[in-house]
Amino acid sequence: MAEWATNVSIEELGAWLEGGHRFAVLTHTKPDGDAVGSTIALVRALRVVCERSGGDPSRIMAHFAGGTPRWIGDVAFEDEYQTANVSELEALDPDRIVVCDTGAWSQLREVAPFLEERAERIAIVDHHVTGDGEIGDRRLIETDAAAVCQPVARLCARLLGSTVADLASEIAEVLYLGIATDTGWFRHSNVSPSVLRDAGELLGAGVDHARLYQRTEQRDPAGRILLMGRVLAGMELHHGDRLAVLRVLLRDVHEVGLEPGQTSGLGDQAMNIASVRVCVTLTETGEDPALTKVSMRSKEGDGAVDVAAIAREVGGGGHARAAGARVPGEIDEVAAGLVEAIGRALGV
Ligand SMILES: [Mn+2]
Repeated sequence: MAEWATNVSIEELGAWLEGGHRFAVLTHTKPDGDAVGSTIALVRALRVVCERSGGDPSRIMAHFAGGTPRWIGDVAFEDEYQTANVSELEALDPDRIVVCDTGAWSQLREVAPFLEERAERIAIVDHHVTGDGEIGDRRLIETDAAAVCQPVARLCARLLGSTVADLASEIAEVLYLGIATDTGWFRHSNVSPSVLRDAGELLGAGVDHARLYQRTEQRDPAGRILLMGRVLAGMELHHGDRLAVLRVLLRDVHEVGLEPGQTSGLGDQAMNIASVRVCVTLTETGEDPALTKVSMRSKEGDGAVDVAAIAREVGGGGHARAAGARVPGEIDEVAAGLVEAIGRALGV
């Protein structure tokens, strides 16, 4: 079993990428801001490198599985990404494959048949504390980074022979988006000096913070706010009001006119309650046999609960303060198991 740890430097990874001829940039299913930001930034940097060496940059793309965020058209051009397709990837036959923002088979299900048996052509760039190291022979894993866009910013700078502060604004913008979204726009406990330094350098490279925030965050359909009302009305508090449990029911999602997948981020509201240390959001998937999506958040501080450890118990993973899983079972049954496990972690 390959160790889940860094075994290449930014410099080595840059040199390896420069030696490539055909590229594919991948990320986890249902890419978020950090996944889109890191992959699109890398596509843009690799295209510049390719053009300089007389190659055809148009074939360098990000391959996304599981759908794209609704703001994708505001941050990436249509010719920069495509829906991940195993046979098309095989036909492309890339000799340099980069997987950003994950290194876990569970997050790469759609592309697993393509990735299997190609470890020597794969580099993983990630910031999660767990992953399946055997996926790629080259691994750059910075668990201290709040967003994978932080090491990817330095990789882009290395590829372009510049500094992060001197990156072209279209590369800086998507990297900034990744850092902003993975820190909840600089509100979460993972905000650190390096986050603000990197974000500051990217702003200096020409990122328009207000435009980006409006285009990506302030664009909810009314149904999302209506759904939030329903989900919060059904909130349960357990263990002396330290655990909040939210349920996103398919019936409610449909009645407010949303699509499943437009329901993320509801837990932030419950985390605003002073007594709450942990919030669990459970989402019905409608899959048969029943499968419940679980998203957990925990607050920093004395006796902080490691939700990644709880997620691992049920086959998921993530970070100590933000983790998730997809758990077989009906929503109430999954909720009961987690209420108990989190109770133990809270010392109840
Ligand atoms: Mn990330």
